[in-house]
Order: sequence, then C-alpha cells, then structure tokens
Amino acid sequence: MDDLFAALETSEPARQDLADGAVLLRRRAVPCESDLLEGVRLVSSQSPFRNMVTPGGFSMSVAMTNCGDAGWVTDRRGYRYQGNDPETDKSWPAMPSVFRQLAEEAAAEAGYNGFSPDACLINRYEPGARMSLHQDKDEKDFKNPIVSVSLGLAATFQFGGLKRTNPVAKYVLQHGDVVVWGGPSRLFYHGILTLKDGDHPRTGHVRYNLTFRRAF
Ligand code: MD3
Ligand code: FE
Repeated sequence: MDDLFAALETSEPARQDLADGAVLLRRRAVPCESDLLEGVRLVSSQSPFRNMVTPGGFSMSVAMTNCGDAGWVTDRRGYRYQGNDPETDKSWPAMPSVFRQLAEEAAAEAGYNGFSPDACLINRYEPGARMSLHQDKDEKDFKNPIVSVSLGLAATFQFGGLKRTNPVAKYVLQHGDVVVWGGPSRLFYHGILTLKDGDHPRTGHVRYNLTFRRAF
C-alpha cells in the first residue's frame, strides 16, 4: 500500500517547488471552493467582467475584473493599478474575507509571512482564451509574492525565466490549485495556453484565476 501512495505522490505531490521561490499547493483551495465562487459572483455583479484593450490596441481574450483597494487595468494609455473601476467609475468591490484569508495562509505556507494583498485580479477564461508570455511588473515592490488560485477547467501554464527567450516548463493547473510566486520566480515570464473546451462540475465551460498582489 505504501508503494501505491508513493507512486501517487511522485506524480501529484500536495506541495511542489516549481522554481526557486515558487511553490505549488495542489488543491489547496478546494475546501473553500463554494465561498470563492460566491465571491467571484458577488464581485462581478458589482464590477462586471470585461475584455480590456492592450496599449497596442488588441482586445484581450481573457475577461477580467478586480476587487480590493487596487485593480489592474489596461487601455490604450498603458497598464496600471487604480483604485476605481473605469467601467463603473466607483471603487472596486471590497476583497471578500475568504479571498484574503486563503491568500495570506497560502503565502505563509510557502514561506512568505506577512503578505497582505491590496489587489485581487480575477481572470475568466472561456474556451479559446489565452494569455501570452508576460512578466507581472506593474506592482511597486517585487519583494512581495503573488498568490494565484485556479478554479474550474484545467489549463496549461507555461513558466520560463527572467528573459522571454528562456526555455519554458509546462504545468497543468487544476481546480483548487494555489501557486505562490516569490523570490527569484517573482519576475519570471509566464502564460496560459489556449483553453480547451470542457465541462467542470462547479464552473461549466469556464476557468477562473484569482491573483493576489500587493500593488501599492
Ligand atoms: C509567475 N495569470 O493574471 S496565474 C496574470 O492563470 C496571470 O490567469 C495567469 O499571469 C492565469 O498575470 C497565470 C500564475 C501566475 C501568476 C502571477 C505570476 C504566475 C506568475 C507572477 C510572477 C510569476
Ligand atoms: Fe501574470
């Protein structure tokens, strides 16, 4: 029996270091999945998902909204964080306490005590949506990690190095997977391959990704 568990563990360990400073906590968010999805519904009822435009003029295939004191936006003027939702002209919805608690606990489990996010970007992928290789560098202090939570359909994530041309490793991110990105991995290039169609019991044909950041 030990061998069976050992075999399962080598393919799917609960915790895995993806790179220096990057820790995957598999299925860590499953116990609070219903509360998280309720939070996504509440936030998006106040600040709806929208397909933002890049500075280059392309509409993103991933639909986004935010909660917290800061929200990430892009338009023809550039990428930035701001306190107001440009679509509603109101503050972003408050960060639900279950979001904050999960992000802070996961960060601590990965070795980043004292992480206190002020922004949560919520990405919604439908089949065909993708996010090309990029760095997250609009935040003030890169010493703070980023915590990501995946819900719904699985997606293939690619993760390279500090240069766009570095070779990439691929990982499948499943429902409930949490990844904490800090230390040297904080500025690594990463992206999501085109989402394949599917049907998830909790989200239907959708994948959500929540990324918790310290923006200001
Ligand atoms: C590695 N989101 O919103 S989560 C993003 O699944 C973003 O929606 C993807 O990249 C998604 O910016 C990937 C994994 C992730 C998030 C932030 C990172 C990986 C990261 C920051 C630094 C390094
Ligand atoms: Fe990113």
